[in-house]
Amino acid sequence: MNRLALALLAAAGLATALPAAAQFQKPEDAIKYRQSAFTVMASHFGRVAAMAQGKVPFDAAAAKANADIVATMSRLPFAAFPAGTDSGQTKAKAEIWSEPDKFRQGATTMQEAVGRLQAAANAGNLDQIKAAVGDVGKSCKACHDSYRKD
Ligand code: ASC
Repeated sequence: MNRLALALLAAAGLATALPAAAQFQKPEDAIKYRQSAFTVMASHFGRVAAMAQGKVPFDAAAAKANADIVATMSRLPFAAFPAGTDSGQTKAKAEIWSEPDKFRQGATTMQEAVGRLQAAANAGNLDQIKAAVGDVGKSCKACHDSYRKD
């Protein structure tokens, strides 16, 4: 490997190792980013949930496409809670920063439930989708109750 390639690799490694906060220039950028990710996630979760609840006909391909988006989005918001983003246009409660391990655990619980939803949607199994939608919904609510101002 030549020296330029090594330098590029080193730079790429450094960039991915930088703290998440460094990726937002201003606190409001992080707030907007995490709200946007949650908004897109909720929209696509709602489309699968509507099928699980029988409000719209089950469409396996649509369920899979929506669950895939939910899974992708579910990984994004949590790098956007750097210190100093607890005020301004946000409903985030101070407990996010005073009990980070519990907050992180809530995020993990949600991501695991979303993983089950994605697997169920990939399998085209409506019963499993219904169960996973219930778990995802509970995991959303648990964090909202603890960490979101009304
Ligand atoms: C949704 C959505 C949420 C959760 C929550 C579950 O569809 O947008 O925030 O489910 O309402 O209680």
